[in-house]
Amino acid sequence: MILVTKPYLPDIKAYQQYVEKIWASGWITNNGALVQELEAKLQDTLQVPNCIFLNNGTIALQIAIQALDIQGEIITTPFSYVATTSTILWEKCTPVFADIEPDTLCIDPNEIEALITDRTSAIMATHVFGNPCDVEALEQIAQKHQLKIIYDAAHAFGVTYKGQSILTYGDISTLSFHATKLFHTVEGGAMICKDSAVFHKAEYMRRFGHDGPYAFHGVGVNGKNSEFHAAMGLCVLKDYAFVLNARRKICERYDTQLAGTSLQFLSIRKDTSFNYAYYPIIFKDEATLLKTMAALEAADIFPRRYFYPALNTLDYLDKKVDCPVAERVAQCILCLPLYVGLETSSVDYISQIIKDHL
Ligand code: T4K
Repeated sequence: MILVTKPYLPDIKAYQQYVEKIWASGWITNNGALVQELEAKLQDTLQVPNCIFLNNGTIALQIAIQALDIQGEIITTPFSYVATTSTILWEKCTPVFADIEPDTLCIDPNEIEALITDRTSAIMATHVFGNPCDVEALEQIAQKHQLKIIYDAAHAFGVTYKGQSILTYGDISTLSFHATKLFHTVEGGAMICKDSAVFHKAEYMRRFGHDGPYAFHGVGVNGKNSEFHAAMGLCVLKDYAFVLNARRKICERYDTQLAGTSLQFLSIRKDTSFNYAYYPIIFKDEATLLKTMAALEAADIFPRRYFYPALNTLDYLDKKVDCPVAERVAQCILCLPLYVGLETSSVDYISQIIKDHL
């Protein structure tokens, strides 16, 4: 069976060495030594300031909304994982959907200004599949209308744009370190804060607002992660160059095998150093996607419809708006299997089944 992804598992001995350290110290969570080591190493590797390691990427979005005091309407993308919309609702804000660019699949800055009202306080945009948003255009709009920007960078680990980490754009960028991500800590996430005052506020929020055992610095939540998760992160981080290279080779093989077909591929923004987080293909229509997917599943190959449905069509939303580009993409897109260890022969086999059904 070939699934859309398979978590990367580092050398078990390397992990065991960390486990022995944890046993020796007796300290297993609450800002332990390995959590601090991982945060320092992430800042160094990614060349970012103010990194807070958290227990998942969803809580990172929730804390980001709270730390920036965002209320009212948030202009957001209809094409992302459901957490991008559900966190806005969870925080009692209103998502307002701006359609996406048909080639990069990121929010279209040209669609945003017409949606701004006196209740708009922020833009929450996803660097979808690791492809950077048009950060310069978004920055200009945000400055003009005094809006905050949160980037859901769940897929954008290690991506640079114009030579700089994509995570340094906006007020806050959030990451997911879920097992299915190219860098992971089993469960986990992080936030990168541009401003150090916001960083300190968010850091208190991660630990119930505790300021020592008996004092509290504002309302907080439990966003902490453990020494065991940090240990996994330290092991995976050490192998990151290997992971990236293996994924790059698989993507390049798909590129070669699927070249010249009617499929649309993700158009990576110029000046980007990409991370090969996903391999999406867009079919000319949903019927062709469904037919191809059935053929793949019959061969025990399970790609996934990331992301379906378009988030503006979620049935629990109060107000329905049309986002024709996102809705068409959501109906026609399929993410192909991509993980360290996927054989070249499997990539060729998957590609052949797809070509046979176009
Ligand atoms: N923002 C964005 C843009 C995101 O994509 C996400 C998460 C978030 C925010 C929120 O971050 P977190 O709170 O999750 O940190 C998966 C992941 O659970 C989710 O983290 C991810 N995005 C989303 C895109 O994909 P599912 O429902 O597809 O997961 P699941 O369990 O179906 O697994 C996918 C495939 O991986 C399956 O074929 C099975 C395989 N798998 C999975 C696990 C967990 C394994 O082989 N082993 C495993 O241990 O959501």
